[in-house]
Amino acid sequence: MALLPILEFPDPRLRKVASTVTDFNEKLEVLIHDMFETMYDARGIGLAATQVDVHRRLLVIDISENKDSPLTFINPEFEVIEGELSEYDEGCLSVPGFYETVSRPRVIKVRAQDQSGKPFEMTADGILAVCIQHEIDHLEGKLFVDYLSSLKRQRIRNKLEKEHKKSA
Ligand code: GNR
Ligand code: NI
Repeated sequence: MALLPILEFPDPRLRKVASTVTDFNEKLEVLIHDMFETMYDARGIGLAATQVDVHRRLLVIDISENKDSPLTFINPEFEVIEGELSEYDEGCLSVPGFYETVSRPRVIKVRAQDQSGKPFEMTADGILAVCIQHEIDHLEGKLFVDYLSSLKRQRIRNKLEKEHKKSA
């Protein structure tokens, strides 16, 4: 078991595009376990492998109140079921302290593999749909700040860079 360091914006490693998971082995199980531990410790509802500097298509989510409903998505893909957009105030463990409104498709269908490589699909709406899209963006090197104005994004970048200098 290990807590993994979470990369923070504007770290360029957050911009890498993740590659397909092909080996469903014990090493993958350990990574998934460590990602859940890291996510729960940071009080997040989701975590993409990219955020812990592993550039593989893998993410973990738990949106439950009691933190007892872990979901693992490996090689996830989604399709928009309902084109209507809905707004949500998003935050990100890689952009600590900032929350901004982002619009995304309201209902999606996700196809992925589980820890053993078995394919599954599910339809998601509400916060789960938001979270899955947010995490899949990470695997593409994309962050929620990319949906904001360049002025807002620059302000966030400046503030976080100042924080990083202080703690360096
Ligand atoms: O913990 C998180 N909360 C959150 C809130 C609104 C929309 C998306 C998220 S995901 C975020 C954890 C994270 O950064 N995942 O990549
Ligand atoms: Ni995030």
